[in-house]
Amino acid sequence: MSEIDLPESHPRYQSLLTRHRIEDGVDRGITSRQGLIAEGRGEAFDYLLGERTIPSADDAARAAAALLLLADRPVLSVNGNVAALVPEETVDLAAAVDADIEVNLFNRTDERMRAIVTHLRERGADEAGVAVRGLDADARIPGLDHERAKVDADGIGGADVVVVPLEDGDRAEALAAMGKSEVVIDLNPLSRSAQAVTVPIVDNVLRAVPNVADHARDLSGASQTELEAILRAFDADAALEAAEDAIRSGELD
Ligand code: PTJ
Repeated sequence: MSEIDLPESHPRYQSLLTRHRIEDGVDRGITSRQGLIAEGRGEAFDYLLGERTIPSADDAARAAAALLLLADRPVLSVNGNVAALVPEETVDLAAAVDADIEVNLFNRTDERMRAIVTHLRERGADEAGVAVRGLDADARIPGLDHERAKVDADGIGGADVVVVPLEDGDRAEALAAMGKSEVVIDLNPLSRSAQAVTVPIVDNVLRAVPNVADHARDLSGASQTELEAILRAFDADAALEAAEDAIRSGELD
C-alpha cells in the first residue's frame, strides 16, 4: 500500500495517485484550482497516448538532457502542478544537470510562492544543495503582463536554458524571444508552448522528469561534440507529429 492506500498493481494506480497529489496540492495551498482542470486535460491526452513514453518522447528526453548538460546556466521552472506531482524528481534532475530551480507561477500570489519554495526545500532541495529561486522577482520577461513576467535576475532572467513543464504558451514564446533555449514538457502536442520551443517532450511530467534525469546520468561522460550531435539529430517538428499521430491513431482498451 502507498500514499493512496491502493496496491501499485491496481490498473488505475498511476492516474489515481496523480489525482490524489493534485488534490493534496490544492489543500496545502501549493496547486491552484485551475491546476485541477489542467490535470484533467492532461489525463485525457495521456489516456489517448496509452499512458506510456512513446519513442519520440524518449528521444526528446535524451535531447533535453544533452541541452541541459551543454548549458551554462540551466534553470528548471516549477509551477503548482509540478510542485505537487514531482517535487523530489525535479530536485533530482536539478542535481543531475547542475541546474537551479525557480518557482514561476501563472496565478502568482506571495502565499503560493512561499509555500512552494518551502515544499521544494523540504523535499530534498536543501539537502542536495539545489538553489530554489523565485522570491526575488527582480527581473521581468518583456512583453508579458506584470505578474506572469516576474522572474529572478539570477534565475530564469539570466538562464540560457529553461525547462518549463506545463507552461502557458505566451510565456514560452516570450522566453524564446529573449533568446533562451527551452524544454517544454506538455502532453498536448498542439499547445503553443510545445510548438515554440527547442525541445518539446510530449509526455506526462511524472514519467518525463525522471527520464530526462536518467538520460543526463547516462550522458554525464559524453563529450561536448557528442552532446551537440544528439541535439542536432533531434527534430522537434517530427517529434510533435509523431505524438499527434500516436494520439489520433491510438488503440484504446
Ligand atoms: O501553478 P500555476 O499558477 O503556474 O498554474 C499552472 C497551470 C497548469 C494551472 C496553468 O499554467 C494552466 O492553466 O495551464 P493550462 O493552460 O491548462 O495548460 C496546461 C497544459 O499542461 C495542458 O496542455 C495539459 O495537457 C498539460 N498537462 C496537464 N497535466 C500534465 C500535462 N502535461 C504533462 N504532464 C502532466 N501531468
